[in-house]
Amino acid sequence: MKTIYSPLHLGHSGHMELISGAIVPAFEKPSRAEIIKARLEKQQIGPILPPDEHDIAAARRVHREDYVDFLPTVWKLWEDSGRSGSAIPFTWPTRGLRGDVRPKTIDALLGYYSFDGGAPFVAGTWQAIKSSYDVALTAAGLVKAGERAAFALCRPPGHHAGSAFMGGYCFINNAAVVALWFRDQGAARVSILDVDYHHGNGTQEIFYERGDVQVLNLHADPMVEYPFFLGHADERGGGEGEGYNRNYPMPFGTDWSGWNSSLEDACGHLARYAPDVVVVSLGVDTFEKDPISQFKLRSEDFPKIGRRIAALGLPTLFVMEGGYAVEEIGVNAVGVLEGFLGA
Ligand code: 6XA
Ligand code: ZN
Repeated sequence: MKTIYSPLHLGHSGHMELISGAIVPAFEKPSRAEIIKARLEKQQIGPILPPDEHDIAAARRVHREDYVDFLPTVWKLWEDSGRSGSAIPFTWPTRGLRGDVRPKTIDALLGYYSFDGGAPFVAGTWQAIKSSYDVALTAAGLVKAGERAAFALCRPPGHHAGSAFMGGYCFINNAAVVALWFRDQGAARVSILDVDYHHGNGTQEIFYERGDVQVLNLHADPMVEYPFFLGHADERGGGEGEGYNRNYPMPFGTDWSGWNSSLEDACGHLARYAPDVVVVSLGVDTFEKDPISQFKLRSEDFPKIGRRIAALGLPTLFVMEGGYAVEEIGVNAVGVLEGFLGA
């Protein structure tokens, strides 16, 4: 299996994040992708290739025009306002405030275009976002050209980014971009299978009213886990999308047997939908030792995920999302690919 990877992700390194009432070093850090890359090399999964540069047009199919235009300007606006460090929002237009008026200063714009303070900008962030987007589209091109599967080693990740908001380490929704790109290339239906520990709220929001992209989300119960405000089982899609969004919220402590039941059910819905291509939002923060998560999957479980996805018998694009147990992130992410290939 070919991997697409860009070193430009290294320029995106948030200085810190706020979690559990403390400011701590950012969990979403450059070593994550480097460790996965080293593991791909060690296990000889296949060639690791650089991305081609893509026009930003495919992002505009998913995200609102003004949001796409805003992202490349953030760092300059931040610097021009006399600040350094990380550009992070701290005020949001929640209930009782006006979310329909686009404000003027960078601090206000960051709040306007986000749902939390978890997507920091530094000097290299836009280049990294663009490279992650290029990685996803280049890997999608391989699958379109006939490869059975490909791995987009995206960083930053994407599944929390919605049509006009960033958050949760995510800026452009890479999985959503490639799903619509496959549609534009002639795929009749696309399925997104999100196996990250966290609900992919951005992906759900983007496709909620569409019947041409099925979204299946396995994650920790949003009643008790981030992103908290979306991802319940009764969110089934609206309008033309009715029935094409499925959520599998699971309790803290879920291990392979519980998680696998959800995967089986999701795979059943996926197979009946009969998409032309599957996009896997591949997070490995379901791992028992993940520092910010509460599921109990073990390293030996990740190849089983890959095997089950392979059994669908469909062209498959793996898009990297979360996973923060940095030592094991390589073993676990590559384990999914090995399971897929060994099946
Ligand atoms: C709260 C935790 C963000 C989790 C991001 C993630 N700051 N999403 O892994 O999949
Ligand atoms: Zn996650």
